[in-house]
Amino acid sequence: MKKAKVFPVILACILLSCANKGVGDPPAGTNNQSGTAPGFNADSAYAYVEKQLAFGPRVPNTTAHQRCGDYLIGELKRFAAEVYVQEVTLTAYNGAKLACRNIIGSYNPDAKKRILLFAHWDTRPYADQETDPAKHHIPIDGADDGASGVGALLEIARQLGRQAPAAGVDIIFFDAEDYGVPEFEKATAYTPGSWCLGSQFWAKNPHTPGYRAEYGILLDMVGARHATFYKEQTSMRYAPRIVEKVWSTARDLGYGKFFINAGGGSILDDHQSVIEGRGIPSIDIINYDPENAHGFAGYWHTHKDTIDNIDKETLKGVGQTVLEVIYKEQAL
Ligand code: AHN
Ligand code: ZN
Repeated sequence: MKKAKVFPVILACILLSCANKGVGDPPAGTNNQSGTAPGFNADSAYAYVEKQLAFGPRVPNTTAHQRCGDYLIGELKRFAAEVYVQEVTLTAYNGAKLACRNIIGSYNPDAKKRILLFAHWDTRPYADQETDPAKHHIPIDGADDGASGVGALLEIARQLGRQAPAAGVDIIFFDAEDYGVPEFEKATAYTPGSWCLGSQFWAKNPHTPGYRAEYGILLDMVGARHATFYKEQTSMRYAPRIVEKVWSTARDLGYGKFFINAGGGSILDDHQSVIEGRGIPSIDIINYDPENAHGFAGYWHTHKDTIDNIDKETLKGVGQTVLEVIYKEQAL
């Protein structure tokens, strides 16, 4: 009699402890769901970063750039997006003619309410933040600066293709963001317009006539270990409610250690083209380091911007937050 009473109690304890541990949950950093959106798979996003790096630095006018662009187009098609490719020759600060492509994937193209997500896919041809001048002309891997934002957006595209949200979503991979005047030529050639060439072109020549979205979110350097995303000033000036929406969603999902509740610097980036050129309120999620004079982390525009610096936990924090923001939106 004694044994028969004790056994169910023990069994119940075992079952309860299993339930608390979440047996059957996917491993941390992969597919766990806590909000309304599908799970963002950080292993998948990481693999998309690795894949881009395998082409080599994606510097315009190189084979690596050409091949990676083809790959991105193929992936967006595979994830059921309607794909537009803008081919254009853009002129760099030094007069170089760059064969560029802005690559656009649309989901639910007829939906009136649209959200625009974007990242740059090109790699900087210089490592001008290196102290050794001999390294300045060797292009960087751009694991974080470029590949991370695209990797996160490819995983978001994969999820959008599996389960459609109520709002329409457009994903743009902008080219030639990172061809800005290098530090070693700044004295002679500095011009802010040398950055963000692809987005400047798109802003004047959108992929559909009169293109409009309710708001835009730029993912730039979103994969580094211990990244910190401060509320960037241009974002706060033109899209304060979007900043609040994204930062509060991140906090609610438990990613407050990445999304810092404090203001950061003012950063010239692709969101500025989208704001100024198309009047779409947009924000920049960008790894910012207030301790550094240039505002970015120590690996920025150096040969330390490699895959070793990429952390799935950071990709997950950003990717899951953005997915949650998208799936919470109601249709118009
Ligand atoms: C400038 O350095 C002017 N803007 C930073 C934008 C950037 C470069 N993002 C990645 N690389
Ligand atoms: Zn850069």
